[in-house]
Order: sequence, then structure tokens, then C-alpha cells
Amino acid sequence: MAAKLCIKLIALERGITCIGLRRISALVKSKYPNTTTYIYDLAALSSKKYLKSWILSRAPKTIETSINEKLVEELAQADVLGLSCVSLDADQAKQLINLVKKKNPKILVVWGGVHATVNPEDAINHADIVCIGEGEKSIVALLNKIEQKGDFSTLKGLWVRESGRVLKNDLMSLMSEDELSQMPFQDYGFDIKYVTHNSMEFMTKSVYMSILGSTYNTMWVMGCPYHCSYCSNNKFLAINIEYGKLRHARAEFIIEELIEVRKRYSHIKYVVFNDDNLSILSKEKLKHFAELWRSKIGLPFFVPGFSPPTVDPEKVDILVNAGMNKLRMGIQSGSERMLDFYGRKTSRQQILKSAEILASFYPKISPPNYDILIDNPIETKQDKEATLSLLRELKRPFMLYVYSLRKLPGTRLWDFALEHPEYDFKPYSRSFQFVDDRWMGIMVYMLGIYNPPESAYRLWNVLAKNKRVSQVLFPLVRIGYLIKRFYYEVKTSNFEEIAKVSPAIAKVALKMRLIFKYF
Ligand code: B12
Ligand code: SF4
Repeated sequence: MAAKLCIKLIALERGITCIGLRRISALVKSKYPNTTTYIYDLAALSSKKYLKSWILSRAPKTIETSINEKLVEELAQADVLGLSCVSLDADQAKQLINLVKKKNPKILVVWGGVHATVNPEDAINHADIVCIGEGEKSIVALLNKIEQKGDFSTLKGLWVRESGRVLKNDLMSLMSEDELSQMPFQDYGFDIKYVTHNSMEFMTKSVYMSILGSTYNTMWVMGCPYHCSYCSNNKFLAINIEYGKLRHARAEFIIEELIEVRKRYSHIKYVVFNDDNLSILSKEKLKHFAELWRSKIGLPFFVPGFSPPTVDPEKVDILVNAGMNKLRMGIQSGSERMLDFYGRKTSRQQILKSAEILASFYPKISPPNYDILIDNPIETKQDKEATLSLLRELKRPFMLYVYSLRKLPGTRLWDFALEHPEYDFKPYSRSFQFVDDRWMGIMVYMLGIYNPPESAYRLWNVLAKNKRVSQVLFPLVRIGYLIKRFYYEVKTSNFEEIAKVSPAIAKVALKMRLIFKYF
């Protein structure tokens, strides 16, 4: 095994973003060339059915449960199999591990990523080793030991199954700014294998474009100091309080990363910073980043990581001038009682104030996006009405992302649901998009589309409560929402950049923009 350690790495995902595994892959490949990386796209099959099921909010038989046999064959040839996924995809990861282990009982399976971190007790029942938290230092130490035929059972950051017992080692320290800045960029090589339930091919520009279009996903600033009860950050903080500090590579690193990836994927015209909290960075750091971005990259970008206490007009302005054309802030509820239950460090008043600041940047950027959580079984009628009245008060325009609440392992909400079986908190295996409370769903989506006068609002209220009418209204408001999203995309997108990749689409969109001027 020692001379040419054969390593296979795989991310199971609904898509191909997998920033975590791409980072691990780049690092492992830099030290062990006999490494192959796979991305198993579990959503490939369902993408056509997805839109219909989303509009109707009904679960289709989306995910193909049989595992690609050719993939199993290839993975089973490895000495070490490294695996990554979120909890939603853990069952398929387990199925894959079982099939691979059947073919090659000697293979060492290392399970890392979010599910392994928030639920190691579950992961270790299926893998030989579980990597908890940030994996770079642990995987390098582990592979080194395996290569040297040394003892890895006491390595930090790992749980190791050995002779029927589980050794639970201390955590590995998180990387410093210097260490983060010395890491290789995410692996975007064409030697990555893109896998679906019935196909396997090398990654190409066209595969990439068919899934992510011209968008590149990255993460610069990691860490979040908040403790929202439904979020896995609870668990990250519980295992290591350092996860609450903002950690990031130098700004130059993220600029170089973009330069590199654009050499390979010249069609990239848009960047998403998946950071939990980019907006908490100091003004000095944001200014430095903004100057570099403007002069060296110049692409528009999306920052989803805003929360009401972090909205500062000066910071928003810095980011907008750098190229941010879209942002997103978590609101979740308009009820002070629910904000408290979720552990959100904000108030209704602060939400209104922050939303006013964000809306003032329209039309320089597209309308701000806000997250709203519904389907919380402990919400009363008053709580729901407080959310609806907040949406009526919020400065317009805005767009909503509506999520149906799910309990995730390792969160305070998970513990609360265990202590209170009388409340029906839905499991994470049920999509976050499937809305149970149709009345609330209709009202929230309707308010995301427009703010009707009082009499029309009351009429909506009555109609949405009628079971039969709501069957028709719900898909209608979701279609209305899509139209509104499309309208603002056309109004605010940079079609000069899009035209370089897809002139036909840009031409049609520019014509539509002329028409939209009259609305
Ligand atoms: C970007 C992101 C997305 C992206 C990309 C998803 C992806 N699979 O990469 C998109 C928008 C598509 C997305 C979708 C969803 N997401 Co999301 N998402 C995130 C976010 C904000 C950042 C993830 C990230 O890239 N982190 C940066 C990398 C560097 O960290 P990392 O992935 O943890 O990887 C490190 C370690 O885990 C480890 N590691 C990772 N893999 C491996 C492998 C090996 C072998 C080893 C040794 C180590 C290792 O080393 C890595 C580097 O340090 C997190 C929140 C967060 N802060 O983590 C939520 C998060 C992962 N998402 C979450 C959820 C719930 C979802 C959805 C289910 C939501 C939905 N609406 O349907 C979907 C699921 C999609 C899917 N099946 O993958 C939850 C997951 C909770 C859980 N218990 O699983 C999180 C934690 C947020 C939360 N609220 O709790 N998401
Ligand atoms: S602010 Fe966002 S990332 Fe932080 S704990 Fe709350 S939901 Fe999670």
C-alpha cells in the first residue's frame, strides 16, 4: 500500500458545488498524485421534475436510490476512500460505503464534511474513520500515517473504529490566516469525474455550464458568532468555540483563486460568496478586498451572508462599488417570540431598519433577498400574523426565499424536538421547499410579490384559508414569484458579460428589458 497509495475522494451532493471536498481534493492531490476525485450529483435525475414539484410543493420520486455500479467498481480499487456530504445525502453515502466495502473489505473509509461533523455517532457506524470539522490538517496527517504504516488511531480531529471500539480523539486546531492563505485553491480540474446514477464522465466546461451556468461558488470568510437554534453552527460552536470567530485567507488569496479558475473556465461571469458572514468583516478589510476585486477581477457577485445586526450602509456601499449586485439577509420571522425561539440576535425594529438600508441600494443592485421560515409547529396564529404584518411594513422592493422549517442533527431545535414530541417538527429528509401550511405559504408568497390594499389583503386571507381554493392559489403564487424573480433578473443583470458567453440569450433578455421599462 505504501509506495503508491491509491486514494479516491467523493462528494455526494445535489449539484456540483462541494467547496469542502474540492479543497480537500486539491490538497490531497498535491501530495498524493494517485488520487481521483468524483462528484456524485444526486439531483441530476430529478432536475427536469424539480420545477413542477416545486411549484406544486409536492415531493416527486426525485432521487434515484440505486447507486451507479461502475462507480462502485472504481471506488473499490482504492486503498483509502474519502467521502463528503450533508445530512440530507447521508443515507446514500451509507449505501455507497456498504457496496464498496462488499467489493473491497480492506478499503479504509474516511467520512468527513458536514454530516460527519454534526453526527459522528452515525457516521462511525459505517466508516472506519470520521473526520470532525475542518479536514485539511487531519487528512494530511492521516494519509501520512497510512503511507508510513504508522498508528493513526490517536490523530487529532478523527474518530477511529478499531477492534470493535471507537477512539474519539481531540479536535484538530483550526487553520490560521497564514495556513489558510497557503492552501491550494479548490480543485476545479478536468480530471474530476462527474457521476450520475447511470453515467460517469470527466468534468468538462459543458457539464459545468449545464449545472452552474456561468456562476462560480466560493467561500472566503468562514465562521459565525451567532447561535440560531435551527442552524448547524450550534454544533460547530459546541465542538469548538473558535468556529465563532471569523477566519479567512488573505484577500489576495481569493483574488488569485478567481484568476486561476477563470483561466480554466473562461465562461465564469458571476461569483457567489457562500460565506456565512462576509458582512461582519471590518470596513478596512472590506475596502482592501474591494480595491483588489475591482482592479483584478471586476465580475459581479452575490453575498448571501447578511443578517440584520450586520447591515451597515457604509459596508454595503463598499461591496456594491466592488461589484456586489445581489445580497441576501435572514429575517425568518416577524414575531419577537419566534425570533427569541430561534435565538436570532435581532428585533423586529432592527429588521425594518436594516431592510430600509438595503432597499435604498435598489436599482443600483437587484432588490434585496430575505429568508423567511414557515411551518414551525410551535408558531401561533399571532406569530404568523406578526410575520405577515412585518412583510407588509418592509421597505420595497424585495424578494423572498421561503423555507419550510426542518430539524437538523446537532442543533438546539433537534434537542427541543426530542424533548417535545407533541410538536411535529419535520425531518431534514423532507425538502426545505415543501410547504405544509398552505395558508401561510400563500400569504407569504403573495406579499413577496406585492403589497395589496387592506380590502384585497383580507380577501386573500379568506381565500387562502379555503382548502380547495388554496390548492389552486398555492401554485399560482409560486408561479407569480418566479415571474417576479425573472423580471428583476432581466432588469438588473449585466447582459454585456452574459453576451460574451451566450449572445442569443442576452439579445432576448435585452429586448425584454425594454418591454419591462413600461412596468
Ligand atoms: C455553500 C452551502 C451550500 C451550497 C453548496 C452545498 C454543498 N454540498 O457544498 C448550496 C447552496 C447548494 C447548499 C445547499 C444545501 N444546503 Co447548504 N450550506 C452551504 C454552507 C453555507 C457552506 C458550506 C461550505 O462550502 N463550507 C466551506 C467548506 C470549506 O467547509 P465544509 O464543507 O464543512 O468542508 C470542510 C470540512 O467539513 C472537511 N471536509 C469536507 N469534506 C471532507 C471529506 C473528507 C474525506 C475529509 C477528511 C474532510 C472533509 O474539510 C473541509 C475543509 O475544511 C453551509 C454552512 C456552513 N458554514 O458550513 C450550509 C449547509 C452545509 N447547508 C445545509 C443545508 C441544510 C443545505 C440544504 C439541504 C438546504 C436546502 N435548501 O435544501 C441543501 C443541500 C444540498 C446538497 N445536497 O448538497 C446545512 C447542512 C446541515 C446538515 N446537517 O447537513 C448547512 C450546514 C447550513 C445550516 N443551516 O445548518 N448549501
Ligand atoms: S447567522 Fe446564519 S450561519 Fe450564523 S448561526 Fe444564524 S443561521 Fe447559522
